[in-house]
Amino acid sequence: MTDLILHHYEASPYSEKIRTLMGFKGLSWSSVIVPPIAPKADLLTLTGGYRRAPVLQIGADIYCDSALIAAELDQRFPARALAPNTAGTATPLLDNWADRILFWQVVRYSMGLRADAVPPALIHDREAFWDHKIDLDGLKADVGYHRGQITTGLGWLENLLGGADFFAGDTPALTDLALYHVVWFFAKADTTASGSGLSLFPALSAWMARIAEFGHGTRTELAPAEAIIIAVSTTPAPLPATGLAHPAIGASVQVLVDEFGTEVIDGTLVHIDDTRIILHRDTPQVGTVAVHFPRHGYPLRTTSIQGENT
Ligand SMILES: N[C@@H](CCC(=O)N[C@@H](CS)C(=O)NCC(=O)O)C(=O)O
Repeated sequence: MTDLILHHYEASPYSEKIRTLMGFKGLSWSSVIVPPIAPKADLLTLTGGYRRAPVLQIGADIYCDSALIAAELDQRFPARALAPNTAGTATPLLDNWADRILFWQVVRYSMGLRADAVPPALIHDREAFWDHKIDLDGLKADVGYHRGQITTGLGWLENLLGGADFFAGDTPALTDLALYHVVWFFAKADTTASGSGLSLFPALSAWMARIAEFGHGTRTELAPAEAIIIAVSTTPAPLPATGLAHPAIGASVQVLVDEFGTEVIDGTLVHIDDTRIILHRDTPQVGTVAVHFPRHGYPLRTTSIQGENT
Protein backbone atom coordinates (compact mmCIF):
# COMPACT_ATOMS: atom_id res chain seq x y z
CA MET A 1 0.00 0.00 0.00
CA THR A 2 1.45 3.37 -1.03
CA ASP A 3 1.08 6.11 1.57
CA LEU A 4 -0.21 9.16 -0.21
CA ILE A 5 0.12 12.48 1.60
CA LEU A 6 -1.61 15.45 0.03
CA HIS A 7 -0.49 18.91 1.18
CA HIS A 8 -3.44 21.18 0.39
CA TYR A 9 -6.06 23.56 1.79
CA GLU A 10 -9.82 23.36 1.57
CA ALA A 11 -10.47 26.47 -0.53
CA SER A 12 -7.73 25.68 -3.07
CA PRO A 13 -9.30 24.84 -6.45
CA TYR A 14 -6.21 23.02 -7.74
CA SER A 15 -6.32 20.90 -4.60
CA GLU A 16 -9.96 20.10 -5.32
CA LYS A 17 -8.79 18.74 -8.69
CA ILE A 18 -6.59 16.20 -6.93
CA ARG A 19 -9.02 15.44 -4.09
CA THR A 20 -11.55 14.60 -6.81
CA LEU A 21 -9.03 12.40 -8.61
CA MET A 22 -8.47 10.55 -5.31
CA GLY A 23 -12.23 10.01 -5.25
CA PHE A 24 -12.38 8.80 -8.87
CA LYS A 25 -9.66 6.28 -8.16
CA GLY A 26 -11.11 5.28 -4.77
CA LEU A 27 -7.82 6.01 -2.97
CA SER A 28 -7.03 6.42 0.73
CA TRP A 29 -4.80 9.36 1.54
CA SER A 30 -3.42 11.48 4.35
CA SER A 31 -4.30 15.15 4.39
CA VAL A 32 -1.84 17.81 5.56
CA ILE A 33 -3.37 21.27 5.69
CA VAL A 34 -1.10 24.03 4.38
CA PRO A 35 -1.80 27.67 5.29
CA PRO A 36 -3.19 29.62 2.32
CA ILE A 37 -0.68 32.42 2.87
CA ALA A 38 3.02 32.54 3.68
CA PRO A 39 4.88 31.56 5.78
CA LYS A 40 4.53 27.91 4.82
CA ALA A 41 7.64 26.64 6.57
CA ASP A 42 6.72 22.94 6.69
CA LEU A 43 5.79 22.76 3.02
CA LEU A 44 8.90 24.67 1.95
CA THR A 45 11.07 22.32 4.01
CA LEU A 46 9.86 19.52 1.76
CA THR A 47 9.73 21.31 -1.59
CA GLY A 48 12.75 23.61 -1.30
CA GLY A 49 10.69 26.71 -2.12
CA TYR A 50 7.63 25.66 -4.15
CA ARG A 51 4.73 27.09 -2.10
CA ARG A 52 1.62 26.19 -4.08
CA ALA A 53 -1.15 23.77 -3.31
CA PRO A 54 -1.45 20.93 -3.98
CA VAL A 55 1.77 18.99 -3.40
CA LEU A 56 1.79 15.20 -3.18
CA GLN A 57 4.29 13.43 -0.94
CA ILE A 58 5.04 9.73 -1.15
CA GLY A 59 7.78 9.03 1.40
CA ALA A 60 10.74 11.16 0.38
CA ASP A 61 9.33 11.90 -3.10
CA ILE A 62 7.62 15.26 -3.46
CA TYR A 63 5.45 15.93 -6.53
CA CYS A 64 4.74 19.56 -7.42
CA ASP A 65 1.86 20.71 -9.68
CA SER A 66 -1.54 19.09 -10.08
CA ALA A 67 -0.87 17.94 -13.67
CA LEU A 68 2.21 15.99 -12.58
CA ILE A 69 0.43 14.68 -9.49
CA ALA A 70 -2.39 13.41 -11.70
CA ALA A 71 0.09 11.72 -14.07
CA GLU A 72 1.88 10.09 -11.13
CA LEU A 73 -1.34 8.82 -9.58
CA ASP A 74 -2.51 7.51 -12.94
CA GLN A 75 0.76 5.62 -13.38
CA ARG A 76 0.68 4.14 -9.88
CA PHE A 77 -3.03 3.35 -9.81
CA PRO A 78 -4.01 2.37 -13.35
CA ALA A 79 -7.09 0.35 -12.38
CA ARG A 80 -9.33 3.39 -12.86
CA ALA A 81 -7.29 5.38 -15.38
CA LEU A 82 -8.04 8.79 -16.83
CA ALA A 83 -8.70 8.86 -20.60
CA PRO A 84 -5.25 8.93 -22.25
CA ASN A 85 -3.87 11.66 -24.53
CA THR A 86 -3.85 9.53 -27.66
CA ALA A 87 -3.42 10.83 -31.23
CA GLY A 88 -6.16 13.24 -32.20
CA THR A 89 -6.84 14.29 -28.59
CA ALA A 90 -7.37 18.02 -28.25
CA THR A 91 -8.23 18.05 -24.55
CA PRO A 92 -4.76 19.17 -23.27
CA LEU A 93 -5.47 22.47 -25.03
CA LEU A 94 -8.51 22.84 -22.80
CA ASP A 95 -6.40 22.12 -19.69
CA ASN A 96 -4.17 24.98 -20.71
CA TRP A 97 -7.12 27.32 -21.27
CA ALA A 98 -8.57 26.32 -17.89
CA ASP A 99 -5.25 26.98 -16.10
CA ARG A 100 -4.11 30.09 -17.88
CA ILE A 101 -7.34 31.89 -18.80
CA LEU A 102 -10.49 30.66 -17.08
CA PHE A 103 -8.88 30.20 -13.65
CA TRP A 104 -7.65 33.81 -13.63
CA GLN A 105 -11.02 35.15 -14.80
CA VAL A 106 -12.58 33.41 -11.80
CA VAL A 107 -9.86 34.71 -9.45
CA ARG A 108 -10.52 38.28 -10.63
CA TYR A 109 -14.30 37.83 -10.43
CA SER A 110 -14.22 36.28 -6.98
CA MET A 111 -11.84 38.93 -5.60
CA GLY A 112 -14.00 41.69 -7.08
CA LEU A 113 -17.16 40.19 -5.56
CA ARG A 114 -15.56 39.98 -2.12
CA ALA A 115 -13.51 43.17 -2.47
CA ASP A 116 -14.78 44.62 0.81
CA ALA A 117 -14.17 41.40 2.74
CA VAL A 118 -10.85 40.12 1.38
CA PRO A 119 -8.50 39.89 4.40
CA PRO A 120 -5.66 42.45 4.05
CA ALA A 121 -3.15 39.69 4.93
CA LEU A 122 -4.25 37.75 1.82
CA ILE A 123 -3.86 40.83 -0.37
CA HIS A 124 -0.38 41.56 0.97
CA ASP A 125 0.65 37.94 0.53
CA ARG A 126 -0.57 37.69 -3.05
CA GLU A 127 0.87 41.09 -4.01
CA ALA A 128 4.27 39.92 -2.84
CA PHE A 129 3.89 36.51 -4.50
CA TRP A 130 2.48 37.76 -7.82
CA ASP A 131 4.87 40.71 -7.77
CA HIS A 132 2.23 43.29 -8.66
CA LYS A 133 -0.34 45.51 -6.93
CA ILE A 134 -3.92 44.28 -6.67
CA ASP A 135 -6.45 46.96 -7.63
CA LEU A 136 -9.42 45.87 -5.50
CA ASP A 137 -11.51 48.89 -6.53
CA GLY A 138 -10.89 48.10 -10.19
CA LEU A 139 -11.79 44.43 -9.66
CA LYS A 140 -14.97 45.49 -7.88
CA ALA A 141 -15.93 47.79 -10.73
CA ASP A 142 -15.25 45.03 -13.28
CA VAL A 143 -17.27 42.28 -11.59
CA GLY A 144 -19.92 42.29 -14.35
CA TYR A 145 -17.29 42.22 -17.07
CA HIS A 146 -15.43 39.28 -15.53
CA ARG A 147 -18.63 37.34 -14.92
CA GLY A 148 -19.52 37.82 -18.60
CA GLN A 149 -16.10 36.53 -19.65
CA ILE A 150 -16.61 33.44 -17.53
CA THR A 151 -20.15 32.70 -18.66
CA THR A 152 -19.08 33.09 -22.29
CA GLY A 153 -16.45 30.42 -21.65
CA LEU A 154 -18.96 28.21 -19.86
CA GLY A 155 -21.21 28.51 -22.92
CA TRP A 156 -18.36 27.23 -25.11
CA LEU A 157 -17.93 24.30 -22.75
CA GLU A 158 -21.67 23.60 -22.75
CA ASN A 159 -21.61 23.34 -26.57
CA LEU A 160 -18.49 21.25 -26.62
CA LEU A 161 -19.80 18.77 -24.07
CA GLY A 162 -23.13 18.34 -25.85
CA GLY A 163 -24.69 15.05 -24.76
CA ALA A 164 -21.42 13.37 -23.72
CA ASP A 165 -20.75 12.30 -20.15
CA PHE A 166 -17.21 13.70 -20.17
CA PHE A 167 -15.10 15.89 -22.45
CA ALA A 168 -13.21 12.94 -23.94
CA GLY A 169 -16.25 10.63 -24.12
CA ASP A 170 -17.32 7.95 -21.64
CA THR A 171 -14.30 8.17 -19.34
CA PRO A 172 -13.08 11.30 -17.56
CA ALA A 173 -9.81 12.79 -18.82
CA LEU A 174 -7.47 15.08 -16.91
CA THR A 175 -9.32 17.86 -18.75
CA ASP A 176 -12.54 17.06 -16.92
CA LEU A 177 -10.78 17.58 -13.60
CA ALA A 178 -8.88 20.65 -14.85
CA LEU A 179 -12.17 22.26 -15.86
CA TYR A 180 -14.13 20.90 -12.92
CA HIS A 181 -12.11 22.59 -10.22
CA VAL A 182 -12.31 25.99 -11.91
CA VAL A 183 -16.07 25.71 -12.45
CA TRP A 184 -16.34 24.52 -8.80
CA PHE A 185 -14.50 27.68 -7.77
CA PHE A 186 -16.86 29.82 -9.89
CA ALA A 187 -20.01 28.08 -8.61
CA LYS A 188 -18.92 28.59 -5.00
CA ALA A 189 -18.28 32.31 -5.58
CA ASP A 190 -21.29 32.98 -7.79
CA THR A 191 -24.17 32.35 -5.44
CA THR A 192 -27.27 34.50 -5.42
CA ALA A 193 -30.74 33.92 -4.04
CA SER A 194 -31.61 32.17 -7.32
CA GLY A 195 -28.55 29.85 -7.17
CA SER A 196 -25.33 29.85 -9.13
CA GLY A 197 -24.84 31.10 -12.69
CA LEU A 198 -23.90 27.55 -13.50
CA SER A 199 -27.60 26.70 -13.60
CA LEU A 200 -27.77 28.52 -16.96
CA PHE A 201 -25.84 25.56 -18.40
CA PRO A 202 -27.75 22.28 -17.99
CA ALA A 203 -25.21 19.94 -19.63
CA LEU A 204 -22.38 21.46 -17.64
CA SER A 205 -24.41 21.30 -14.41
CA ALA A 206 -25.11 17.60 -14.96
CA TRP A 207 -21.42 17.02 -15.75
CA MET A 208 -20.42 18.83 -12.52
CA ALA A 209 -22.79 16.65 -10.52
CA ARG A 210 -21.37 13.52 -12.21
CA ILE A 211 -17.84 14.50 -11.19
CA ALA A 212 -18.80 15.62 -7.68
CA GLU A 213 -20.16 12.10 -7.16
CA PHE A 214 -16.61 10.72 -7.30
CA GLY A 215 -16.13 12.22 -3.82
CA HIS A 216 -12.64 12.58 -2.34
CA GLY A 217 -11.72 8.98 -1.50
CA THR A 218 -10.84 8.15 2.11
CA ARG A 219 -9.11 11.05 3.84
CA THR A 220 -7.30 10.98 7.20
CA GLU A 221 -5.73 14.07 8.75
CA LEU A 222 -2.00 14.16 9.42
CA ALA A 223 0.07 16.82 11.23
CA PRO A 224 2.66 18.63 9.07
CA ALA A 225 5.43 17.54 11.45
CA GLU A 226 4.43 13.90 10.90
CA ALA A 227 4.80 14.32 7.15
CA ILE A 228 8.32 15.65 7.67
CA ILE A 229 9.19 12.68 9.91
CA ILE A 230 7.99 10.36 7.14
CA ALA A 231 10.25 12.14 4.62
CA VAL A 232 13.22 11.97 7.00
CA SER A 233 12.76 8.27 7.64
CA THR A 234 12.54 7.21 3.96
CA THR A 235 14.73 7.56 0.91
CA PRO A 236 13.62 8.68 -2.55
CA ALA A 237 12.30 6.03 -4.93
CA PRO A 238 14.66 4.75 -7.67
CA LEU A 239 14.81 7.14 -10.62
CA PRO A 240 12.85 6.35 -13.80
CA ALA A 241 14.83 3.95 -16.00
CA THR A 242 14.96 6.17 -19.07
CA GLY A 243 15.91 9.81 -19.04
CA LEU A 244 17.58 12.32 -21.34
CA ALA A 245 21.38 12.54 -21.38
CA HIS A 246 21.25 16.19 -20.31
CA PRO A 247 24.59 17.98 -19.73
CA ALA A 248 23.37 19.27 -16.35
CA ILE A 249 22.71 15.83 -14.85
CA GLY A 250 24.55 15.74 -11.51
CA ALA A 251 24.97 19.54 -11.41
CA SER A 252 23.35 22.21 -9.24
CA VAL A 253 20.40 23.77 -11.07
CA GLN A 254 17.34 25.88 -10.36
CA VAL A 255 13.72 25.22 -11.29
CA LEU A 256 11.46 28.24 -11.81
CA VAL A 257 7.71 28.55 -12.33
CA ASP A 258 6.79 30.49 -15.47
CA GLU A 259 3.04 30.87 -14.79
CA PHE A 260 3.39 33.62 -12.17
CA GLY A 261 5.09 33.97 -8.82
CA THR A 262 8.60 34.22 -7.55
CA GLU A 263 9.66 30.72 -6.54
CA VAL A 264 13.15 29.40 -7.27
CA ILE A 265 13.93 25.83 -6.25
CA ASP A 266 17.58 24.79 -5.97
CA GLY A 267 18.80 21.23 -6.20
CA THR A 268 20.87 18.67 -8.05
CA LEU A 269 19.42 17.57 -11.37
CA VAL A 270 19.12 13.79 -11.23
CA HIS A 271 16.60 13.10 -14.00
CA ILE A 272 14.97 14.87 -16.91
CA ASP A 273 12.74 13.54 -19.67
CA ASP A 274 10.08 15.00 -21.95
CA THR A 275 7.53 15.32 -19.17
CA ARG A 276 9.38 15.61 -15.88
CA ILE A 277 12.33 17.12 -14.01
CA ILE A 278 13.61 15.54 -10.77
CA LEU A 279 15.91 17.32 -8.34
CA HIS A 280 17.56 15.80 -5.30
CA ARG A 281 17.82 18.13 -2.34
CA ASP A 282 19.80 17.47 0.82
CA THR A 283 18.98 19.45 3.93
CA PRO A 284 19.58 18.90 7.64
CA GLN A 285 15.79 19.08 8.26
CA VAL A 286 14.72 16.29 5.86
CA GLY A 287 17.83 14.54 4.58
CA THR A 288 17.55 13.68 0.87
CA VAL A 289 14.26 14.26 -0.90
CA ALA A 290 13.43 14.00 -4.60
CA VAL A 291 11.37 16.95 -5.82
CA HIS A 292 9.49 16.30 -9.08
CA PHE A 293 8.25 19.00 -11.48
CA PRO A 294 6.52 18.85 -14.86
CA ARG A 295 8.61 20.02 -17.84
CA HIS A 296 5.68 22.05 -19.16
CA GLY A 297 5.68 25.45 -17.43
CA TYR A 298 8.80 24.90 -15.31
CA PRO A 299 11.99 26.43 -16.78
CA LEU A 300 15.22 24.74 -15.78
CA ARG A 301 18.04 27.21 -15.17
CA THR A 302 21.32 25.58 -16.07
CA THR A 303 23.09 28.62 -17.46
CA SER A 304 26.38 27.94 -15.73
CA ILE A 305 26.55 24.49 -17.37
CA GLN A 306 25.50 24.95 -20.94
CA GLY A 307 25.01 28.66 -21.50
CA GLU A 308 21.24 28.61 -21.89
CA ASN A 309 18.13 27.55 -20.02
CA THR A 310 15.92 24.63 -21.06
N1 LIG B 1 0.07 24.92 -11.79
C1 LIG B 1 -0.21 24.64 -10.40
C2 LIG B 1 -1.02 25.80 -9.81
C3 LIG B 1 -1.26 25.64 -8.31
C4 LIG B 1 -1.77 26.91 -7.69
O1 LIG B 1 -1.61 28.03 -8.25
N2 LIG B 1 -2.39 26.76 -6.54
C5 LIG B 1 -2.88 27.91 -5.82
C6 LIG B 1 -4.01 27.49 -4.90
S1 LIG B 1 -5.37 26.84 -5.81
C7 LIG B 1 -1.80 28.43 -4.93
O2 LIG B 1 -1.01 27.68 -4.43
N3 LIG B 1 -1.78 29.76 -4.71
C8 LIG B 1 -0.79 30.37 -3.90
C9 LIG B 1 -0.81 29.94 -2.48
O3 LIG B 1 -1.80 29.34 -2.03
O4 LIG B 1 0.16 30.18 -1.81
C10 LIG B 1 -0.95 23.32 -10.29
O5 LIG B 1 -1.50 22.85 -11.30
O6 LIG B 1 -0.91 22.71 -9.21
